[in-house]
Formats: sequence, structure tokens, C-alpha cells
Amino acid sequence: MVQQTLVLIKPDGLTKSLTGNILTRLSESKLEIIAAKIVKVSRELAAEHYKHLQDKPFFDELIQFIQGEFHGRKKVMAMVYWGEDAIKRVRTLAGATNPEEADPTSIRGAYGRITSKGVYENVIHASSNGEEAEREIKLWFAPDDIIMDIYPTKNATCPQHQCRVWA
Ligand code: 3AN
Repeated sequence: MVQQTLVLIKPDGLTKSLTGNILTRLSESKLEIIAAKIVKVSRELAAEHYKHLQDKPFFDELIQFIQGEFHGRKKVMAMVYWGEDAIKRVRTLAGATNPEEADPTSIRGAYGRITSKGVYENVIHASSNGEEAEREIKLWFAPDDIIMDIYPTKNATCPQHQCRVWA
């Protein structure tokens, strides 16, 4: 099945100059990048992205981490990958959530670590299923940021001009 998935290169990946390595590893998937941008992550965006983890003891640190508070690099690179079995292929290349348990040849296994404070620095985020991919892509991107029409849209009146929003 052709799918789309959200990929984030997190602040630790950017600070460690791993962008090129990560993109090279992801290109093994033969998937297409259909959207990409650098984002300064607000607290609201971070909290919405990780809302399923809001009751976890590590939630506050997770929010600070994805905002770049620990890396002096307040940005992430957000992308949408598209193609056959995109979600599973990217998750396999990314590796397990815990970088110490991840296959050492996976992106998280090779480049991730757990800090002495217990924060998982696992360099990359990848959507876990179709429902999450849709929620996350719509959270990080507007329809016109993506070169394909992957979800239904509608016309809306924006403050300054006509624009498209998610239907
Ligand atoms: P994944 O990113 O593999 O889908 P989630 O959604 O369960 O995993 O977790 C989101 C993020 O929360 C992880 N990428 C990791 O940075 C952090 N995280 C998950 N579990 C823990 C944990 N036990 N301790 C610290 N951070 C965690």
C-alpha cells in the first residue's frame, strides 16, 4: 500500500551534523520526499505532537528536548516520505525507541544515546501507524507545503489571502 509518513530529524541529530547520514540511510527505502522544512518548534506544537505521552514522567523533558532546549539548536527538520509501505520501511530504518535496544545498524542504534539524566536522544522521529501519520503530517504541514494531494482539502479565507486548509 502506498503511504506517507512524518519524519523529524531531532535537535540532537542536527547538532551532531547527522542530517546527511540520516538522509542517506533513509534513501535506502527508495521512498520519495514530498515535503521538507526546518521548523522552530513551539511548546504548543511539541505538546500536541507528543500528546499521547502527556502522563509520562519524562514528558516535560521530552518537550524541552524536541524544542532544542538541550542542544542550543532550536530547530528540527520535518519531512514527509511517500511510497510503498512507507511507515514500516522508515520505522525499520529508524530502529527501536530505546536507542540502546535498537538494532545497532539502525539510525537510532548507530547514532542515538540515553543521557545521564535519562533523556532518550534518538535523533529521529517516524510515524508509528497510518492514523498517527495523518495526525502528525496535518500538524506539521499545511496542504500547500506538500507537493501531492495526500488528504482532502477545502478552501478557506485566511487573514491576508485565500489559502487551503485541511478539510
Ligand atoms: P517512537 O518515537 O519510537 O514512536 P514513542 O512515541 O513511544 O516512541 O515515544 C516518543 C518519544 O518519547 C521517543 N522517541 C523518545 O524520545 C521518548 N521516550 C519514549 N519512551 C521513553 C522513556 N521510557 N524514557 C525517556 N524518553 C522516552
